[in-house]
Amino acid sequence: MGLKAYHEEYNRFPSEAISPTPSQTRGKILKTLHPEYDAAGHPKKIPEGNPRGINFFDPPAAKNKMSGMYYDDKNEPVLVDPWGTPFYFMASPDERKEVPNPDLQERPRDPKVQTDIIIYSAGPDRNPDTWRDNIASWR
Ligand SMILES: [Ca+2]
Repeated sequence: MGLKAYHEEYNRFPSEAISPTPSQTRGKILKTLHPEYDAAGHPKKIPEGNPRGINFFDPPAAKNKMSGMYYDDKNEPVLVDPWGTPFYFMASPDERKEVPNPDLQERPRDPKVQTDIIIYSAGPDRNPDTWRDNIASWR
């Protein structure tokens, strides 16, 4: 979703990604990574966390509010999985490249995921806490 490209450009992750708990792919983070452009190709508004106004990813448009990005009733962008639920993501807060493992069943064994960024889907049951059907970037 453009977080690695963002890191390459700014040498850090957006503040929304640095959180002790997973964040959802909606609202400000999407505006930061994917600014809206006017017809002339200029950003309509320079995002606070993206002062160069770079477009870091082009999400597919959602169909029936599934598998892509759409704007909700409050005109906030939402990026959803094939079952219509926003993805969850979390970035490493420092150079150690480890992220707290959100999988409660795995946590006693592997409390940390050794990577710089994780993203996961709640799966067909749309519940992020049930891991048997969740789809995780790190395995
Ligand atoms: Ca689930």
